[in-house]
Amino acid sequence: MESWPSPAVPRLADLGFGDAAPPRVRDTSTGELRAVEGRDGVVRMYVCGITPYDATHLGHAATYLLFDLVQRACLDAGREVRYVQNVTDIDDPLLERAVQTGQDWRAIALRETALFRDDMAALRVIPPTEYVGAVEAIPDIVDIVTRLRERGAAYDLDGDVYFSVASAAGFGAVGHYSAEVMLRLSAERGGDPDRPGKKDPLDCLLWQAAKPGEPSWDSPLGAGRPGWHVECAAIALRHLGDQIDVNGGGSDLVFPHHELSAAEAEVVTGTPPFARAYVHQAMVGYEGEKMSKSRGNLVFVSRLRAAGVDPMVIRLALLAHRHDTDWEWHDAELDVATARLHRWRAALARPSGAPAPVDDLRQALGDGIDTPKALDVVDAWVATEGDDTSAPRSTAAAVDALLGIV
Ligand code: 5CA
Ligand code: ZN
Repeated sequence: MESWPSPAVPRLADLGFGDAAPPRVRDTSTGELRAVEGRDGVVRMYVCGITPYDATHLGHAATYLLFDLVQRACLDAGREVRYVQNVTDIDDPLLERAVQTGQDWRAIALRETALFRDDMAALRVIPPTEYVGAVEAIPDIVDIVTRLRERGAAYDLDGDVYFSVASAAGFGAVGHYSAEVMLRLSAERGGDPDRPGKKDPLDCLLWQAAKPGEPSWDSPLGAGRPGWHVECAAIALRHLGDQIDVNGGGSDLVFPHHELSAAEAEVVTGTPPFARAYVHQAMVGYEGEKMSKSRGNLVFVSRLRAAGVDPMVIRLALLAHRHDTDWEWHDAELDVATARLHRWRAALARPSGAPAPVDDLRQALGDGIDTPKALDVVDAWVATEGDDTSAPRSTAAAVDALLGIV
């Protein structure tokens, strides 16, 4: 799939600051900070993309911004970043929306994906190296399901194909949830724990047999469509290889999605762990609940933009929150971010300033992508006068390179 245009990203090393240390990110599977070193100078990152049945809200934007910052910190450390993101352009929510609105599911997916691209470009989010739709990945998905079958990790149930969690030694290692919590989350998040005939209630669909009135694809598995978790396992393995550095998404994906896609990938490759770090954006709420398409309590990026809000204000407002703690959006945050952006822009246009706070910025971001701390660092620089004539230019480059704010 086509992605979106990349913003220019200055290299601080070219301005005489050298390379930063690789950033440390919070790994959900251990709770610890882990350095993103990559291999042979390359960091491999897979982030779960949108299901395009509605527009991008601020929760989505917070998620893609987090991984944009991870990518910027890795680039600043002199690494190449191979970044893959999917689009779940065939799944139940899309088909349900198509029935509700009388529109073709493909038309909905195309329209909402185009809007997402525009939002990401406006927010200066670095695009993925590969942007891959589930539909275009069907041959890869069929291949992975076939390999899981060959390894005895899949079984048939009335024409559908299921993944057997018992086949994966590492199952449970991403989220470390109790059996009871896994059952509850599975039921809430697209699973079918109560379906009779399954070997384990947590086993998940790999391939769903064609149903009347639903789209399907011919394959050696029979006509059907892919399950959700295997979509991300297949796309990541195909484009990034057997082991990746960062697997990311919102915290609502820890279980079952990341748990099961990792389990499936590990059974296929035989070389756990699938990802060296599982990194999550905590949930953004609004009016007392998680912001979600199904609840309808949404603040859309596109609507704010249409109302004339500077995308850099939206970006700065989102960066004011830690990624590892749930938080709630309040409309007044736009005013706070607007005032901050004006202060920053005025200070960056001064003829001189205090020495550029590049080390402090790098440290804040390298220490678990602590964006509120990074904003504090810039605020402190803005509030200080100085006679270093190169400082405004260097600080502007650092704010652009590391925070994506211009
Ligand atoms: N297509 C799947 C992933 S393979 C999916 O979850 N799509 S989504 O459109 O529902 O969400 C897109 C991304 O935004 C996911 O990473 C999800 O975890 C994240 N996300 C969704 N709602 C929120 C929220 N309220 N706060 C933060 N992140 C969110
Ligand atoms: Zn995914």
